[in-house]
Amino acid sequence: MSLLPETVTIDAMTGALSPATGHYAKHLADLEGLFQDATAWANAVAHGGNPLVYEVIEYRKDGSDLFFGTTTMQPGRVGTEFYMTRGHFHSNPAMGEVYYTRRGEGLLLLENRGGESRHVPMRAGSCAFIPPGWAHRSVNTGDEPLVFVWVCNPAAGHDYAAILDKGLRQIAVEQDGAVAILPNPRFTQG
Ligand code: PAN
Ligand code: ZN
Repeated sequence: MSLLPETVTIDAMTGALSPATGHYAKHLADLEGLFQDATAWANAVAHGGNPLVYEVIEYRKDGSDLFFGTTTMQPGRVGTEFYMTRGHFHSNPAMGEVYYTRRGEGLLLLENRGGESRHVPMRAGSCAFIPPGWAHRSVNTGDEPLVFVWVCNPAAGHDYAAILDKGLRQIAVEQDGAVAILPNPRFTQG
């Protein structure tokens, strides 16, 4: 099969991408167990309207070694913890990714299989290099949508299971009006 070049239009303000080949949305109810404060999470789901947390729109062509898309994250918190994505390792440990932020303020939390942690800022114009073998989770720490474009190999695959249980070793919270990155109590409490 031969593929032909094509222009894809991306709106940096909204993350809208056209033409798109796929789309999904995650509301708070879809993110059970992600946040430290389970009571605040349950209240926001039951009584807070189960808000939208993030949307992903993708452009994927069978037979290509690249695919890309946008993630648009709403601002918000569960308790003191900022809205975040599920986070994952790539199933293929040889495949990394690029996250190019177009709007907003956030953090990209990273962790390798050895438990080593890193974080890099996400802000309009910053392009994060995610090396192969590093789990990645994005966090919206601002008060407007966080919009980024991601590019990777469609064979990278997503391994969510590895961090579903306890999360990553770092969490991003609001503390005294500032953004703080703290050790995840689920790890320190054993
Ligand atoms: C991104 C992420 C997207 C949503 O496309 O899949 O931001 O995050 P979660 O998949 O962790 O919910 C990516 O990293 N793809 O590989
Ligand atoms: Zn990824």
